[in-house]
Amino acid sequence: MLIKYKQDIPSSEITDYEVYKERRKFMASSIGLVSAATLMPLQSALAGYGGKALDFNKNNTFDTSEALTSYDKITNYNNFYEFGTDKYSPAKNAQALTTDPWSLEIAGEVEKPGKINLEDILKQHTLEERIYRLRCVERWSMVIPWTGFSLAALIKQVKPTSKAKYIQFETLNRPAEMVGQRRNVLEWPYIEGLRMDEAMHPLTLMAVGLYGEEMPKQNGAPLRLVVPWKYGFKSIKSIVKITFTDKEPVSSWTKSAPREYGFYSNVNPEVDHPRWSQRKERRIGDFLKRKTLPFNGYAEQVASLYAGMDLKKYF
Ligand SMILES: Nc1nc2c(c(=O)[nH]1)N[C@H]1C(S)=C(S)[C@@H](COP(=O)(O)O)O[C@H]1N2
Ligand SMILES: [Mo]
Repeated sequence: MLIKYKQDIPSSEITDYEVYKERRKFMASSIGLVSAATLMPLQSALAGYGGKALDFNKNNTFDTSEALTSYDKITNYNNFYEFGTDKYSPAKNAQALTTDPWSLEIAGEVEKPGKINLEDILKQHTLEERIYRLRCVERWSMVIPWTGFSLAALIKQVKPTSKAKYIQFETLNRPAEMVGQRRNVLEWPYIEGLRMDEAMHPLTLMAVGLYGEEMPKQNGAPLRLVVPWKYGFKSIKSIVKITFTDKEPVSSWTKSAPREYGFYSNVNPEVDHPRWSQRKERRIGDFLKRKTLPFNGYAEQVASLYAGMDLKKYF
């Protein structure tokens, strides 16, 4: 496992990033000394934040050199309505979720529909670490080192038919373990969707971990989407099903408030949310607000997907 990191980080932004890097180095060297038989428990014991350590390559193609948000904040300030509508409940309530065994159902316009065990998916894909910004529609943002694989690779594997124009994603529906689902604050299961070219874009990640460890439950274990140029709610958590379709999926948020949450939901400082401006955001941990960038700073990579579209209409 070779992990490389950028060195050009301003000293004011070092703390968490440096600590994390040191922990990874320490883990890599310690693991090298032990036999495969003892690797698993030791690996868990050494994982810096309490989760199982993942093996991955670093992919810094899309990296930002901005400071990482601390592990503590990423895992204690969440939106995950299945576990409560406030930011602090998911960290507590999500621990009740059983994430193993887990399977993903592939349905709709594909040549290879069916259920795949997460274990088998992971055998077929090399994990990468990618540092992405996540911008919530509620005007806060974080920088997170995700571990995952390209959604494009999974899509190619199941061979979509020519009718597949969109993908609909579905979260687990299990009120026995998801206390938030006992109230109808949203229509369950949580649904999200992407256009096929958005789903195939190299930035689009199926994430199984963060900070080098297996995904914390409050962040969407064991498998979630990360689409960094869209508002956070598009990055659906704890996915159990993906359906290939010729119709634009209707997301849970669009259903509950169509004027507020459109299908595209690209981060756009020019288009206000009906109840607030989207021009600025607070990076969690910062005191001052910063300007929100078009497509959350990923315009160079994704603006061409929307060439010719009126993004005020298709918000
Ligand atoms: N299933 C499901 N996925 C979800 C949500 C949710 O309530 N349920 N919230 C979304 C919202 S609004 C945001 S901002 C991000 C938050 O991800 P994080 O808690 O890992 O930072 O998850 C998104 N994915
Ligand atoms: Mo969000």
